[in-house]
Amino acid sequence: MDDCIFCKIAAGEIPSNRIYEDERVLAFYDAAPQAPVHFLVIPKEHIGSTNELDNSNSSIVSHIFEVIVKIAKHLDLDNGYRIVNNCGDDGGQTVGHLHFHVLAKRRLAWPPG
Ligand code: D5M
Repeated sequence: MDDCIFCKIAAGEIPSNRIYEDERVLAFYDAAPQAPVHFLVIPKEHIGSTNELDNSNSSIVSHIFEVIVKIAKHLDLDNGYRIVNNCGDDGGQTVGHLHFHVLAKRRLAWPPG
């Protein structure tokens, strides 16, 4: 997608603080961190939101979760972490490219606001 900021990050056209990359996904630190550790994991392929997942592309989600586990071990997130996916306006999604937030290194409240 030409005007998608996360597609541009995936393509290296916009800089990011990268943690992990493979042929299908990219993980990078969030520019507006909400916890001492806050990174995003995105598919390199443009998928607008969770609502655009179907049988043809949903395997990326299990791959993303496997990558999160790998990164959590690498970053020593032994005390736990939270994975967040915001979908649509009411879900609080501001960037229209599927992404999973991972927040860690502070005690997180529940329920979220
Ligand atoms: O979350 C979108 C998230 O994306 C939000 O936490 C800020 C982050 N963001 C936006 N632009 C950038 C860049 N350029 N680098 C790193 N992080 C970025 P949402 O769930 O859509 O509200």
